[in-house]
Amino acid sequence: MFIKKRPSWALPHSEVTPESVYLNRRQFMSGTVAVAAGLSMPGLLSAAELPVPGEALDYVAMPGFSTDEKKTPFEDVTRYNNFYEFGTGKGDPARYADEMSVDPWSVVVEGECGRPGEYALEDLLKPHEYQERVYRLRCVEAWSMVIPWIGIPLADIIKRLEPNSRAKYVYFETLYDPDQMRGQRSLFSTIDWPYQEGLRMDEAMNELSFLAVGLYGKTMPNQNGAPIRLVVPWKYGFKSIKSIVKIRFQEERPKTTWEMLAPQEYGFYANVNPDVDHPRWSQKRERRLPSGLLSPNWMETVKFNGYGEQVADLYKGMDLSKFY
Ligand SMILES: Nc1nc2c(c(=O)[nH]1)N[C@H]1C(S)=C(S)[C@@H](COP(=O)(O)O)O[C@H]1N2
Ligand SMILES: [Mo]
Repeated sequence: MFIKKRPSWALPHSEVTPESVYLNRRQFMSGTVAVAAGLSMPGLLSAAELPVPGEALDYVAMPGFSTDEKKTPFEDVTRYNNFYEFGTGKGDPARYADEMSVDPWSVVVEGECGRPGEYALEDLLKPHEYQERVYRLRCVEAWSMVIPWIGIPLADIIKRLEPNSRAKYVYFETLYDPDQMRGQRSLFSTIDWPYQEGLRMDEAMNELSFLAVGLYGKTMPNQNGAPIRLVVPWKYGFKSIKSIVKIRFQEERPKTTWEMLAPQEYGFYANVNPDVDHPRWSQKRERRLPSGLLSPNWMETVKFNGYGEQVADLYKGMDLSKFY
């Protein structure tokens, strides 16, 4: 019999991980990272630097919400990331995201709703059962993965927060903490932190929208957006904002990070669409990871990333080349 250690929010009851145990694990991990950073070339981690898996979570599998395509291996899911708060290289998040502390964590809820306030993450999650959903993730850069997420339907959490009739959009914000996020300290960064995203209310309430707290059966690795991140599988990956600290219900459409940076390249909707090319590259195909020089694993990109049956109705009558 062994004892599983979990972050406080991952526990079904009010048992809490002793701080000393937690700190030791952190010290161990940051030690590993520091040694590795001194030796390796920019780029991906070597096998010796494999990310430490998280703690096991209880969940129910949701085959009706899952693809049976081959899953992208854990190593690729956790070593090839976009999380600019930790650098722009694909290997930077795996190398540096453990400089961020994710326990305790709280989420501020504000705006047009009946239950505003600052919630400890465990209180936001407690009443809900975790599900596993295997979704495709299609990055706007034309690569994709298949990831088994653990989490809660976004709609279930939103309902508890009681949005009112003026709530037309939901806004999300990532942690801003340059002390812990080296990309936010970078003089080269063009992003106006914090990272911000948003959904129309009906998109947020769609059955596919998911708040993930883990992957591959374990708590979320920091580089994938611990301790809680959005997953909207029919949209380009940049909509799936990581490490969320704020949820706001509002009447106005929020400005989002990539839209603010390059509005002609990245729109608010960002629905996966092979018929609307990025100004600098085609969106007709994607590289399904793992992908190498000899087997790049190109495949056709499908409209709404293959989730049209669930979401096409949301955009009836809209010109998707205009609302990209
Ligand atoms: N806060 C924050 N969220 C983010 C990003 C980011 O840089 N910062 N990158 C986005 C992009 S471009 C993608 S493709 C996905 C990647 O998620 P993954 O690393 O878990 O595969 O996260 C998205 N969420
Ligand atoms: Mo992306």
